[in-house]
Amino acid sequence: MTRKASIERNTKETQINLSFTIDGEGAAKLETPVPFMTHMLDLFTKHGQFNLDLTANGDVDIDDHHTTEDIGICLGQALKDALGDKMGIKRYGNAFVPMDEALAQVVVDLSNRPHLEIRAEFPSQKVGTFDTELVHEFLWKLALEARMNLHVIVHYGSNTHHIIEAIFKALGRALDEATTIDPRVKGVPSTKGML
Ligand SMILES: [Mn+2]
Repeated sequence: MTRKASIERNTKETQINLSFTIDGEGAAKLETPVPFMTHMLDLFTKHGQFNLDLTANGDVDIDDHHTTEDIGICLGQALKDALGDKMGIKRYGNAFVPMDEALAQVVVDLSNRPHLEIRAEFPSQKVGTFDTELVHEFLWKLALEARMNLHVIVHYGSNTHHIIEAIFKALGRALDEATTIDPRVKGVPSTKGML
């Protein structure tokens, strides 16, 4: 069984069509008007061994905020839908990823309890034309809609592009681990009997 889900979301601000496969090959087909996010989602997909098909349009004449935020919403919803009843998953994932001088750690719990903790400083407010504060916006909406507990820690780093890239790679790897089916897990991995 391949775990996947599709989301279509149309508002006056953005139009998003997204298909996400947990059990993928790292293949991304991305069309977005936010090149830096395209780059980040490409490596998230690659390092998570997911597949991601995404077509996004949005009011980037204002700024990248709505489009980045709404991609996070749709990806979170697709992740939640694709996980289904969460039978047999590992549930937790932890990944450290270095990118040259930067080291990021991402820890996730697919707990059905949305939470974001982020310990990261971005030395630059912009990477290219992208506002780096939108990383927080994206991660929070992703965590909220996927109903996961997401902790992002940047241990150190000086280049903002490297720092954010390390975060997205670690996010992919942590989610890959958390979504993996462990044959030893019977039912859902919770003493409550549900997630
Ligand atoms: Mn890069």
